[in-house]
Amino acid sequence: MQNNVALLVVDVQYDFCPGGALAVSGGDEIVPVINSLASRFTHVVITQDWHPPDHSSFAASHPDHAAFETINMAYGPQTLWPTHCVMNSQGAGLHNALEIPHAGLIIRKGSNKAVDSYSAFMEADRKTRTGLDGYFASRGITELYLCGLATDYCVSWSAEDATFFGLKANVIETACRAIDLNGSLTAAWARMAAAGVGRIATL
Ligand code: VGL
Ligand code: ZN
Repeated sequence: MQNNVALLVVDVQYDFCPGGALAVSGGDEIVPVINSLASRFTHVVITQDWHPPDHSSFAASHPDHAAFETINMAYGPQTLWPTHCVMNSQGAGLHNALEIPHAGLIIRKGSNKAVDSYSAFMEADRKTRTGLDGYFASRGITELYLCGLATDYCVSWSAEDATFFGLKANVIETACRAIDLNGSLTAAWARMAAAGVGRIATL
């Protein structure tokens, strides 16, 4: 792939794979697909959802609420999730079969207890930035391809924010799997289309 293009591999972690705390159906099926994609890119960045044990996105942090309910937080609506990707836990680990030795950066997100961060670029308050935009700008990267988990949360939010930072973003559909909660997948594709995110089946 050209030198101005990067692959963003989103949250391919055990907790999002079958048997994990927030399992995405078929989540592990994309690992070989991503490995073969990644071998064609010079620039690869991997993201890791990485929460403190009492993170505010966990249903367990809200005794009056259950997982998959949506509540209002200071920064807007927040879906409550089963406890997942607790920093340093096994479930937060990247899938062992991911084979991307040349990935230049692994970026963690969601470590701020009070604010969730689906996006690899910005926390859900839309203020706190991770610095990933600067990493890409420093390397002259202008176009991103995205893959990983989950299409309708961390992949789509990252893709939309990529366009916010002036990058052309493309989601590789067969290298993603979705949670699809209450129509979230259809809604995510609509938001991505409105933001100008490209949707491609394979690359
Ligand atoms: C994700 C829900 C909560 C994701 C992360 O990786 O898509 N979804 N945390
Ligand atoms: Zn999370």
